[in-house]
Amino acid sequence: MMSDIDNSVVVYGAGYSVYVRIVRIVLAEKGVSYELVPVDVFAQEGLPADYIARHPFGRIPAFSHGGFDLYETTAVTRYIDESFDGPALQPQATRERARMNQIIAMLDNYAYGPMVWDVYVQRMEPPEGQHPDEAKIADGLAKTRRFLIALTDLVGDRLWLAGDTPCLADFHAAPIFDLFQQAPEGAAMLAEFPSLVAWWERIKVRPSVAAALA
Ligand SMILES: N[C@@H](CCC(=O)N[C@@H](CS)C(=O)NCC(=O)O)C(=O)O
Repeated sequence: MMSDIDNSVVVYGAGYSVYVRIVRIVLAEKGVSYELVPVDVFAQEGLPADYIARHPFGRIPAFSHGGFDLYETTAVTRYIDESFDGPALQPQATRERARMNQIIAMLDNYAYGPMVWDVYVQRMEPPEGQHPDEAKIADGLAKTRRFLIALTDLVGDRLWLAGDTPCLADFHAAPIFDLFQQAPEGAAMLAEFPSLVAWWERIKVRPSVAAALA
């Protein structure tokens, strides 16, 4: 018998987006199947007219589960973890959980802009017809160094960023590190942080991560 309960999961966004990738990795880790509805936030013609109703700030991704609409990646990934079966992706212990939340906030506030926009985009995909902005790259690298020092300090000798198993912080970080290390000076800077290189080598081969970054 057909059920009329709507349990469909939909992600709105583009495969190239760091934040869309984070959500796709988390869905794969939980074993949730979903539909990806293409929304190209950087399209010349702009966003589809109806997308602003889904995301008033015009960013990707947006998310929907059984008619429940949500945006902001950290809200989405926590919702996915708490709504679906599969391995828990948030530590139980209060202090590890706080560390996870701290690292995700650091990634959003101090790493995404410098590592992705200032270093990766400027070096690898500068705006059409323009040379890379070397001052922006240098500034991005300086900010990234501060972030990597702080992250190394927090992670210590753990295998994963906030505990003994991978959690939402690891999956939030992976797409950001992936782009950063594609820039030659990004790879060179990462090499100065051997514990993070070891983490990157571990995380990048997880099937969920490899598929989202492909
Ligand atoms: N705070 C948002 C950030 C999402 C975000 O910045 N997405 C990028 C793509 S990776 C975007 O839509 N950029 C378009 C723009 O900045 O206009 C979240 O957590 O979902």
